[in-house]
Parts: sequence; structure tokens; C-alpha cells
Amino acid sequence: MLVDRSRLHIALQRSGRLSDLSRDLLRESGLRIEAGKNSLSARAANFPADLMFVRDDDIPTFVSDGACELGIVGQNVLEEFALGSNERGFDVLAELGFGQCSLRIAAPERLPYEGVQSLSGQRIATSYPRLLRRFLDERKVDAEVVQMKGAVELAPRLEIAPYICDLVSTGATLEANGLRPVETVLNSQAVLIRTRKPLDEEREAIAGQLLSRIDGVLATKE
Ligand code: PRT
Ligand code: ZN
Repeated sequence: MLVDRSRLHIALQRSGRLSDLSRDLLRESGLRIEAGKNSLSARAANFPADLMFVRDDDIPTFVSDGACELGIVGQNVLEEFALGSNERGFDVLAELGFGQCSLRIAAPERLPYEGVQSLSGQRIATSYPRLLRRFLDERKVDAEVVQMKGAVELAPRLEIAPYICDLVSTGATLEANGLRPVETVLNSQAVLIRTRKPLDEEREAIAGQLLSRIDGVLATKE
């Protein structure tokens, strides 16, 4: 059997800003994880759970499909995914208190900005087209959304778009690129999600046990 369905499967970011903190949380919850940086999966030695190390963008899909019962992912990735799917296939179980950032619209320092209407008729580059489109629609702003997979901060310099909509934590990257934040589209942090697909009794019990351990860890951090 390729996948052991008597164990719980938890999707985590393989390598990136959330990977170490996600593993730390599970370790603090008592899971012994012996996996190197290059592993694609790992078995908890002392708990019936397997960890799947994947791209963060795949986590909402895996959990919604039920391939992994649980996952840890940023709300930014999750909400962008949800806006593109007809049915919500996951529930958010807990906000985890790490990976904080904001999805913000930024304007070039040299351009005057007088509120959202300044974006009217303008181009805005982003990796979050659905969240940005919702923000603009809610404010009845007609702007052109230009989708980029990464390096969004370069768009103004390359004259792809004068405005960008990207994740910001310290703001240093914006500043280094002559940009300043002008609107907040979404505040985000890492969350624990579970599939809406029904679990059998055994795995429901394992999930419940893990969840109460995680709640215990989060309570000590409040
Ligand atoms: O390979 P994979 O697809 O898994 O990773 P990734 O490259 O898509 O994501 P990664 O590791 O960069 O980020 C994972 C998650 O961390 C994001 O989805 C957010 O939920 C969260 N997070 C928190 C951030 C930031 N802070 C952040 N600052 N993600 C990205 N950034 C980038 C931002 O895009 C910009 O380029 O950092 C830059 C800005 O940082 P400051 O500090 O200069 O403002
Ligand atoms: Zn990603």
C-alpha cells in the first residue's frame, strides 16, 4: 500500500518561511520528527502521523481533496485558493501565531496617491489576482490586474505595471524598490486546516488528540 490510511497525513511547506516554524510546532506538540531538509515525507516516530513536505501552494488542494487530512499554510495562499474553487473543501482549526504578513498594494514613491480611486484605470502586478480583484470590485475600482508568479517588486522598474500587490512583513523590500504601501488587501498568518472529507473513527480520534496537543502549545504562547 502506497499510503497508510491508518495514519494521519499532515501537509507542511517543504522549504520556505513556514517550514521550520511548522515543524517546531509539531515537535512542541510532542511529535518526534527525524527528517532531513531534503526529505519529501517523514514518519513521526512516536505518533501515528506522517508529514508530507510540499510546496505551500499545493497544501490547500491536498487538504481539500483529502490526500492529507491536515495542513499548515498561510491565510494568503488559502484564501486565494478558496476564491478559485466552487466549494470550500477545508476548515480552519487554529490561527498559529507565526508567518504574519500583509497583502498590500504599493505605489511608487514618486506618484501621488489619493485613495483607491487613484488605482482606477491603472495596472497592478500581483501573484494574488483573485484577492486583489475582490478588493477592487468591493470598492468599485476598475483596474487591470497583471498576474506574475514572483519578483512582483520588479514590475514597476520593468514598466510592467506602476502598482504592485504583494506580501509585506518589514517593508524593507518595498522600500528598496522605491515603493510604499498604500492599501491593505489581507492580513495573514499561518493556520492549521483540516479536510472537510469525513474521516474514519480511528483517524478522527488521532486528529482530535493532535489538535488538543496543539491547542495546549498555543495556549502557553498567548
Ligand atoms: O516554495 P514554496 O512555494 O513552498 O514557497 P514560496 O516561495 O511560495 O513561499 P515563502 O516561503 O516565501 O512564504 C511562505 C509563506 O510565508 C507565505 O505564503 C506567507 O504566508 C508567509 N510570509 C510571511 C511571507 C512573508 N512573511 C514575506 N515577507 N511570504 C513572503 N514574503 C516575501 C514577500 O513576498 C516579499 O518578497 O518577503 C518579501 C517582503 O518582505 P519584507 O520583510 O521586506 O517586507
Ligand atoms: Zn509558494
